[in-house]
Amino acid sequence: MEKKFKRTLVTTALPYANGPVHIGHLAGVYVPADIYTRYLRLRGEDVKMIGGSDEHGVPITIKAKAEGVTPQDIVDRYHNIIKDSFEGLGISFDVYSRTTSDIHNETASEFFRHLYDKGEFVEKTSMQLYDEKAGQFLADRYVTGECPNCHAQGAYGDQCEKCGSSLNATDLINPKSAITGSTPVLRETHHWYLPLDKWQPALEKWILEEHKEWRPNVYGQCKSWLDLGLQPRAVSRDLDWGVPVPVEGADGKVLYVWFDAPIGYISNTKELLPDSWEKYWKDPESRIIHFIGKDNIVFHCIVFPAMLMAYGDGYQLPDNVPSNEFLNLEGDKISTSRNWAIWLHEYLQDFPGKQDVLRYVLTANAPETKDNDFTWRDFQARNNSELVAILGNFVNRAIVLTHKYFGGVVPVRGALEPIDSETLAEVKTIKAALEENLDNFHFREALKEAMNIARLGNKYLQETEPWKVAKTDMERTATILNVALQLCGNLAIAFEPFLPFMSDKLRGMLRMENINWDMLGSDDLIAEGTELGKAELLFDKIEDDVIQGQLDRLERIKKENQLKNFKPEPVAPAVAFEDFEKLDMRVGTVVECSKVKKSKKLLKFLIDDGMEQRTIVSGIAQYYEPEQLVGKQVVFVANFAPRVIQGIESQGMILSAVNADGSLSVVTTINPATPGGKVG
Ligand code: B3M
Ligand code: ZN
Repeated sequence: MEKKFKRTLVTTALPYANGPVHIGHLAGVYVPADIYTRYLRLRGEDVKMIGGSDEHGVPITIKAKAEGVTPQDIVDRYHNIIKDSFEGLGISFDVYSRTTSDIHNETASEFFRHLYDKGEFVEKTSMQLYDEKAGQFLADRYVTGECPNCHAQGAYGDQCEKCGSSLNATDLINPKSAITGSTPVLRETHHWYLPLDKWQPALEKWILEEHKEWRPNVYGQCKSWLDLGLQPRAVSRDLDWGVPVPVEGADGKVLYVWFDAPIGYISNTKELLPDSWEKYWKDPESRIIHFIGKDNIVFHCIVFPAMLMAYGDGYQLPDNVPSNEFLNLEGDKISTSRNWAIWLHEYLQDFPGKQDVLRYVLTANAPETKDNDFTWRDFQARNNSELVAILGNFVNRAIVLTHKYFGGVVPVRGALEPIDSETLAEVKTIKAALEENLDNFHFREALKEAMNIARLGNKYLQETEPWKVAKTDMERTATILNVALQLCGNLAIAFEPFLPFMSDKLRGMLRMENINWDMLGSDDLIAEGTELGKAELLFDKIEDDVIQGQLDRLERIKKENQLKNFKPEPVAPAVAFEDFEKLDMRVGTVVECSKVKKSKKLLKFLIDDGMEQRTIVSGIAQYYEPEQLVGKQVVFVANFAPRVIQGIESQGMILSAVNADGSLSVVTTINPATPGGKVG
């Protein structure tokens, strides 16, 4: 990387403290940011990684209301869960703070006041949505409705998650209050607006001309915003949770959460570096990189930069805003409210010591250019056939063989044969590719390159076969294992940004005290005569039952959600009793029941209907074992014309109820009924 900058500030989107973090957050923001930061640290660069919980805004107050606790209770609970789980995964923040801190309150307040004093705001009275039942104005996530752009239902008052467009609550079609469900009325209120239109030319020049290198998704979203023409945006809200608007006569008004949250990056830097924070923000030789998810692009590329330009005083704009697309889970959108997620704190409990497996899978499958899917089967396959079979296997063989033939002491390297020098030279080529990818935020590709060193190692051992050579030539065996151990040393460096726990463990075995990026590519990392630690497995196999347990959990959640969201179909139009009477429904007793061959769905019944016995075929095989049904009473329609189903003549239809998840429950009687009796 050509060194243009003296220092780097890596910021990570501040997660709302209204729930724990999940794999979507990790894949989108924290894992890539951590890889990048660790990489720069290894290069010896001056880099700081900043994070914190976003503790203001409607997501917090909605959650508090739903639980009947205070917003402070909510943020205290989740801030701690989030902070601890990040630490557990090895996300190496230099500071992880929160926006309810004093320093943030002061910083955000001062920021607003400064813009206010400079006359950067427009104060406007306007009509806003108001929930008369709740006695409160509705903005942001307090109101949902149809998106005016893509017409998706359930768009929020500040943003449509479907098309990503940023909205004003009053733009929504058919708005409904998220508090009471009622239709809001319009009521007058006044707010402060940041005239984004004023900054349009400067933003156009900065983004469209000077940052063509940004990821296409980021550049494209900015461009379509700018093409639409920027509008003034309200930066205050009528709420009682947030940073109070620091001007006279603003009782009951707080800063809009998207005004205060990005200032959190500044407050957190201040908290970390009370005396030197300014150089990270204001020195043109510093650069700021915002890692975010795609739903945050406009706030980081348009709104916050406009705030910084309005503030002046030397604030730099971000140099890049690597933003990822979304990660889905087993084919479905991840959702906090539907509990459709893998929560980090639960993963850490369920998979102790397997932090790197998650880091690996989320990077290998990172939604860098398009939405991607996390599946437990893929997780298992990547662990078993990549981490265990390629990386772990190579390292294990090199170290175990060194113990076997040389008592664990790094053997002397003799003259190199072409295969040795070619293999060692290949690491240098991989290093260049790794750097190229890391410098450009292509973490998936970078990970593949790191893995190529392990593939190279396996190929090397496969071709040199030290276990065979050892029978005749110990000197050559020594050279081969020495080379293999140098590859292991290189793996410990190349993987440090991605899999820091593995790297640590490997360095322990190899007795590598200090590492840095410049050492990568060296063929002299592990000195001859070094006594290695004992060989420990870096990864172990994940068995089917563990994966099945996770899949079962998701299946349960899916069922719960179906039940929660079940809305019975509307009742059909009224019919006359005579019409009902046309259907002859009877009770019968199941005499025999068996599966229909070659069909997953069908059961064949023999029913005692009080007259003779009749055969009925019914599509309920997924829900019952045939034996369960023998002797039970069922209700059936007796006067349908017979139908041949799979070669069997079915003489009627057994009644079942349709459940929320689409499954069927057979209708039966409570006390014994007489077979053949009419139902009516
Ligand atoms: N809390 C939104 C989110 O979690 C928001 C990010 C703030 S970054 C300054 O999507
Ligand atoms: Zn939309």
